[in-house]
Order: sequence, then structure tokens, then C-alpha cells
Amino acid sequence: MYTRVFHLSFFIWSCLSFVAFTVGSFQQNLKVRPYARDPLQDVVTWDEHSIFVNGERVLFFSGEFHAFRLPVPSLWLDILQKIRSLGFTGVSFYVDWALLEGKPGEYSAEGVFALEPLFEAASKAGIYLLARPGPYINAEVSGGGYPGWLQRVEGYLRTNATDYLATTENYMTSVLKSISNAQITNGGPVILVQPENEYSQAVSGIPFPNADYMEYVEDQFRKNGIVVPLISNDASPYGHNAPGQPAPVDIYGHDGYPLGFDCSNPSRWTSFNTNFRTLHLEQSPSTPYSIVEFQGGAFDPWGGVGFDKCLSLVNYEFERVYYKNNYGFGVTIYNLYMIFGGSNWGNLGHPGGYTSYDYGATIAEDRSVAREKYSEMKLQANFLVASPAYLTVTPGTPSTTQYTTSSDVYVTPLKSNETQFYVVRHSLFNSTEATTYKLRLDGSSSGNITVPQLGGSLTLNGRDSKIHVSDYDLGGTTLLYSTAEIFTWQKYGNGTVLVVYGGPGEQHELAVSQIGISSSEINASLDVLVNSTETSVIVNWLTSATAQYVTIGDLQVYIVDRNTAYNFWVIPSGNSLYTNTEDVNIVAKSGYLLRTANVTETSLDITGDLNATSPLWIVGGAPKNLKTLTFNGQEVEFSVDENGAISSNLTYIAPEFAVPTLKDLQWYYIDSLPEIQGDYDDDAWTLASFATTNNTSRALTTPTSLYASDYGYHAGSLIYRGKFTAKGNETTFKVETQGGTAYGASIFLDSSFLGSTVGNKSAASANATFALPQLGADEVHTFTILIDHMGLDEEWTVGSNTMRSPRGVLNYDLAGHDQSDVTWKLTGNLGGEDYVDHVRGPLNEGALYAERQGYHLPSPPVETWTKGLSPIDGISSAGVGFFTTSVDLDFPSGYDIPLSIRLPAINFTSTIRVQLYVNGWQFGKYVSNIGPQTQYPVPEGIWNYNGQNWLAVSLWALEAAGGSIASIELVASEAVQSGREQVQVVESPAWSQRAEAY
Ligand code: IPT
Repeated sequence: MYTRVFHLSFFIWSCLSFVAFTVGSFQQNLKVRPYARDPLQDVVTWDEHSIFVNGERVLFFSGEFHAFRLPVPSLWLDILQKIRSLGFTGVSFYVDWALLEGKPGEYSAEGVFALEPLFEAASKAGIYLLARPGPYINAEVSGGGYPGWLQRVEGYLRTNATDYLATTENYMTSVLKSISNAQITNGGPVILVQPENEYSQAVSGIPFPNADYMEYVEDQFRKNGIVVPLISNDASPYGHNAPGQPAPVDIYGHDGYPLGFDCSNPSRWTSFNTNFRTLHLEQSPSTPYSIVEFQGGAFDPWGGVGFDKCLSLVNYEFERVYYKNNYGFGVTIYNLYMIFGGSNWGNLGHPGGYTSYDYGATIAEDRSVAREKYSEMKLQANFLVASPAYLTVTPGTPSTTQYTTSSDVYVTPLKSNETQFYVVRHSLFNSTEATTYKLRLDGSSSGNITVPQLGGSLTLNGRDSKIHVSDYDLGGTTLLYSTAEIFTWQKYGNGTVLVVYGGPGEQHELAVSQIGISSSEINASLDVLVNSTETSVIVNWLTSATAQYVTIGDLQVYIVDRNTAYNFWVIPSGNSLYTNTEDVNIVAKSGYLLRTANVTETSLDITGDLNATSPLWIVGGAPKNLKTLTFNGQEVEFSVDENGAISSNLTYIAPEFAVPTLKDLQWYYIDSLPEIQGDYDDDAWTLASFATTNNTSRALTTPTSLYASDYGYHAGSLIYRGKFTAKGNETTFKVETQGGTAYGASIFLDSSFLGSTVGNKSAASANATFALPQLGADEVHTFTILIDHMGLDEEWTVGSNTMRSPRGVLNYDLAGHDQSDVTWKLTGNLGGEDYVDHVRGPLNEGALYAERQGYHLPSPPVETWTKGLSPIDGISSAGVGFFTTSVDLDFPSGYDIPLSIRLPAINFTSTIRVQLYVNGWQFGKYVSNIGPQTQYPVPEGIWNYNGQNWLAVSLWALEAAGGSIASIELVASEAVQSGREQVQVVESPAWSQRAEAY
């Protein structure tokens, strides 16, 4: 394979250049560590172009995947294979501290929270990892990854405040040990690690960047065994992180979200980066150009427009224009955030988002790969990994005049030795016009020619971008130029296969150097014009939906349109990217997804997925003497054509299965707000006794702190009970509550409903004043206040203290009383930081009675509940009803049948808040008057597809008339016949009596 030869020579070259560049970097660039590492000692090294792994240049082409957002470890390989099948070499992941250290000092990363299965899946899929354990991660998670108990630490977060630093020790030591063990130096997949995240911006008045802090964090990494390079993710390569006050790492990286996060106008392409190369040269010329997060979709807030719109905003056209623009800057460490978003199950999200974290990403939340942006991504990544010259390019000066015949076309030249890449886009980057042009190959070995030479012009359609090449090495044969884009090329013992594609109806041309090939060795399909000269073979065609070919000696060129190219795959035989570089890559076309291949002398075993019967066409990599071809273990018939390509047909057999009709099931109901009953006993509740708070974000305005996190309650919902002895003169009760954006609250006096704050998409807190009925003197009364907890805010800006923005009751005034006349108790999840459910983690439960009792778990004690009342029946007064039913599933194996729960459309006049639990895992939070989410994917593995499941629903009606859920349905999306590994049902302990529960 070409890789060997190539890598060896570049390794030697890199060692020499390494020394030169690191020396140069001492004064030049303070954003990277000013000391040299020994490239001969280190497994992962770098120069100004790329990283090297074991001496070989590697393109780190990566997507962000948060395993914690898909709590079914046996599905992680499914995702990683789908990423690997894109041609990607890497995945970046965050670790969410809040899920692993619910109680200070007790780190627990077991079951769905364990990292090792992720490392194993990555090794198996052949994917390198970039580990990003924080301590701060942002990521639209509660507290930005900080556990709620950090609200009680006085020192500024993300600074070198001693008390803050101390809180990080246990987590960092533990998580870094896991990550260290998984480094490539220990045989694992981790090749890069990122300390902190976007340590880029602070409020004024706080010393920033705090070099001592970053040094401390980096020392934690090194002390705990991290030896691979440390990389940064600067959010502000635009100047905030002033040079001279750096947070130095080994490799400087930054992020980029040019379209931001407003998905409401999906065709809005407003900003575009043209200066990344300049910034790179200013900031870190000695390290590979690294974009550690680039927009792969967008998050969407409560009341947002929904992820369909985000998908349109960051779609395949965005990928073409914006990503190719980044290649024009020579990026070789590149991570798309997110490649698969997953779900904010179990209260893990921040208040700026809802349960779905689909993100409009390449891979949908239900793990399907039917989005066009998946296919487009596959074309791009495969091209770059097949182009070793890309790893040593130097971007030249872009021009609108030099390289084409049209000034509407903007070209960035990238040069590496002989090879030149021409990154082509519209001069007006967001133009929707089609522009015709010809390409000038100035300085190529073909001379100063203008192409196409044999007729026609090139077309650049609106919102498109292309990469043309010249003097591109096909493993010994020179592709003199190609205006058609390369999908892949592979060299085999018996010849070379090249697959090129063009947009629909486009004219293209390529030329191959003539190396003693006689005209009898040139063959082409009818629609292709071939002109063979002394020095070159020129091929010109109009792209059509029918695949064309041309054979030039032992080079087999397949010519397809983009839609056809979408169905091509490059699948390595064997399964490890980094231990088996000698392996053959299969090039094949097939419908939905190809995952793995295994080639022997006479057999080829392929795994993949089908959503319809699909032809399989293998154009490269099959053994010459193929006897047995299997797909997902089943032998299939095949034929071989004159070019050696294999044809077969993969039959899709529609599965037979029934999706239960939820409304017809046997439901059980129990009241879940017994707190408003006269005889309710809150003896076991936490007394709000702290006269002070460490929470520095807001001074107390109550005699004792009513901040939930002061008492260990950080997620889900909160209930407060305030007792007072009436004087008979009470007229009003005024209360200020805070639950985070889109929260709601209901307030009761004894069993009388006073009213609710129904919430809206922008309010995190609210004041409400209620008229009180005439109370008798000396009577004891109780306020009960239920507050939705939408997660803790992030701390994106250092010193903002937003993460500490409290949840709970902020202030109150009972007319005619001193505040101290009211004695408050509160609860959140049972046990608070001594949370009960160590399988589902510290955030999965809130304060609701049913949750405290564990009734959301499988097999609750329904014998004593009301039988036959469903969420569709609802409840007839303000309060909380809790419903459960058992759902039997019996789905056929060999299929991937994503399920989701569908609730009614958003209705701004309805005011219910619903939580959905499948086998105890909270997988949906629905707010009827805010939205936007109404459909909740729940993964297989949380569901047991062959057995009994428990679906529980909490229904909080915020209005006096009560409320109901007009409909609740279980919906199956497209059933895919799948070659993925068997899903292991996640351990989901059933209900058992909770002795301490109240
Ligand atoms: C960037 C964060 O690094 C990442 O954690 C996530 O929050 C992402 O944004 C948005 O989804 S911060 C960037 C907006 C400057």
C-alpha cells in the first residue's frame, strides 16, 4: 500500500522539521508550550502540518459523540462504525463530571457511565479518540458539566481559587486514570486529550486568562499519566485570548460556529470565515491547523423551532461550502460538533435545551443515517483520507482571477510537492447562482492549460464548492488533473481503482499521464469522450445518473454522479485503523450502510444495513478468486463483470412486528402530590436551616437559604413546604421562584391551589402574588410549592457565576408577617447527593412523590393504585398525577427498529408538564405550552425489545381545571435490517420499597 512508503519518508522529514519548528516557536507563539518534546520517544507527535501516530502522518477527521447521551453501551459500536463508515478516523468525546460525582468524593463510573466500553468500541471500529474530560465542558449539559454541589464552593469556578481546585481533584484523578489507560501508548485508541474547554472569555475585572489555573489543570493531566499531546479549543481565535497571557498547550486549536444557534431561518448564511489561515499563522504556525469544534448542527432552546430546522440550516450544502472552506486553510485536526447528538435524558441537560439533543447532526438521534448530510460527509472525508498529499499542503493566496475564467469563482490553492488542490467556491460565498467557468492549471506538469480541453465548461452551482486536483498521485500513476471530485482511490495488487463524481448534469474532465499505455488498453463506456495523446489520456464527460467507466491500463476509473457516489463506501478489511494499515479497503456501492469487511483469499464477508432491497456492487478489494460472498453472515450469489467488479443483490425482508397501542394498555394511576393533603407528614424532609450560603452569585434575601443546591438537590424538580401560624390578617403571599429557562411552578396553600407560573421560553425566574383566603388566628398552615428544575446554567464566561444561579425559592413575603414566621422544608430527589439509584445516576430523579418512592421504576406496587386511569384521562385539578403501564415488546432480531413516544402537538393554551420514563430512565420532558419537542426517541437497550417494559408518565397540571395528555403513542421509525452487533438490554433494576422514602 502507498501508506507505508509515504509515511516512512515523511516520518524522517518530520523529525528534522520538528526540531526546526519547535525552536522557532519559542518566541513566536505563546499559545503552545514553549518546550520541545522528543518525537522519537513519543508515539503521537506533530509538525506544522499534521500529527503523526507511530511515525505516520494521520488526518484526524473526527466527529463529536457523547456516550453519556446514549446510555446503552452496546450501541456505541453502532455509532462508531457509522462514523468510521463516513471515512472518519476519529471521534472526540466529553466526559460529564456531574454524572460521575453526584456526591463529593464519590466518583462512580459504572454501567452506562463506564468509559471502558467506549474505548473498546473505538478500538474495534478503528477510530482514534480525542478525550475531553473538562473539568469544565459546556456542552449544553447541566452546570456545563459541573456537579450542582459546586454551587457551594465560594471561589470562582474555572480559576485557581484553592477551594475550587480542590473540588476537581477526585474527579480528575479518577477520570484521567481511565483515559490514561486507554492511550495509544497503552494499546488504546486515545491519541489526543483536551484540558478544560474554550478557556477563552471572562467577565471584566477577573484576571484572565488565568495561567496558573490552566497550568494546574494540565499538571493534573500529566500527573495522572496523560502522555499524548494536549490540545486546546479556543473559542476566540479572534483576539480575546490575548497572546502573552496564554494557556499554553501542545497543539493550539479553536472552534467555529459561523451560523450560530438560531435555526429559525434555515437559509440564513450570514457569516463566513476567510481569515482562519492568517490567524493560524499568527497564533500557532508550528502546530497542525486544528479546528477542534466546527459547526455540525446547532442546539435549540425551549420554545425553539425544532431540530428539523437546524438540520436545514446546517445541511449538506453547508457541509460543502463551509467544510471545504476549512480544508482550504489546511486543517488536519478537524472535529465536527456534533456528529451524533443523542438525548438529554434524565435531567442531564442545561436549561437552554430540551430532551432531544439531535442537533440536526449527521447521524440522527434515532441513530439512522438517512440524512443527505451523512452521504455528503462521506464523500468529503473519504477524499481527504485517500489524499496523503493533503497532509502536507501549504495554502497559497486565494484568487478570483488567477485560477479560473470567472471572477465569480474564488479559488484557494493548496500545494504539496507536485500535487495541487484547488478549493473552489463562489466569490460571494452564499451565492445561489450557477456559474460556468474553466480552470487554469498554472504551474502544473501539464503546462499552463485551461480545462476542460475537450469541450464544455465547468459549473459551480449555488451553495456548492468543489475541490479540483492536479498532479495527484494514484499510487504510481499520476492523475494530471481532475475537475470531477475524487471520492476515493485504492491500489490493489492487480490494479488501481479510482471513483470520481460530479454534480448532476455537470461537464467534467480528467487526465492521466500516459505511461506507455497502448490504445488497446484503453476502454470506456459509450458516453465518455477519450483522447489519448503521447503524454496523456484525457477523459471528458457529461455527468449522468448512469455510472460510466474508463479503463486506462490497470487503472479503472468509475465515473458517477453525486447521488450515485452517495451510495459508495470504502470499508477497511479487518477492523482496526491503527494496527492494520496494510489491510485492503473494499470499495463498494450499496443502499443504506456498509460497516465492516473481511477479505480472505477466496471469501469476502461484509456487514451492513438495508432499508430496502439493494444491489451490491463491489468495484475494488474483492479477492480475484472470490468463491464465497456473505452479507451479515448469509451467503449471497454474485457475478463478476469484465472489469472484475462483483455484482450481487441484497434482499431486504420487511420485519413483522406489532407496536403496542399505548392508550389501550392497562394503566395504573396514583396521585403524586400528596403534599397538599391535610395529613401529609413532612417530618423526614430537609429543614432549610442554613442562615448563610456560600453561593456567591446572589445574596440571600430570606432568613435561611432556600437555594436547593445548598441542601444537595440539583435536578429534576423541587418541592418546598413553608409552615406558619396565621394571625388572621394575611392578605397576600408573594413568592419569587427560579427553576431555569422555561420552568414552571405551582403554589398551594394547604390543599387549596393558589396558582401557577406556567412559564415561557425565556423566563428563568418569576414573581407571583396570590390573594389569600381568610385564615383563622393561630391556625397552622402550609404553603407547598412545586418548582420545575430545568438544569443548572453553564459557566461559559469565566467569572460570570452563572453556574451558581440558584434554583428554588429566591424570596417571599407573607403579608402581615416577618419572613422568619415561615419555616421552610424542601426536597428534591430522594437522598439528594446520597441518591438512591446508582445505576441511572445522580440526575435521573426529581422531587415528585412518585419519583421519591421509585414508582417510575419497573414493576411498581400497582396493586394499591387506581386501575384503568390513563394519562389520557388525566387529572381534574391542579397537581401531579402519575401513571404507569407495562408494555410488552416482541421485535424480530436482526433489525434496528427505532422507537419513540409521541405526545400531542404544542398548544400554547394547554399547561401541562409531562415526564416520560422507560424502565425507570427519564427520557422525556414535555412542556405543552412551550415546546417544541413532542416526539421522544428512546433507544433499544433502554427498551427491552423482547420482553416486558414499564412506561411511566408524570403529569403535572398547572391549572385549576387539571389536565390530560390528549394522546400518547409509541411510534416505530424506519425498520432497518441491520448487521450491527446485538444490543444488550441495559440493567434496569425494578422497584423495591425505599425505606427512607417520604
Ligand atoms: C461550544 C462548546 O465548546 C460546546 O461545549 C458546545 O456548548 C457548543 O459550543 C455549542 O453546542 S462554545 C461555542 C458556541 C463558542
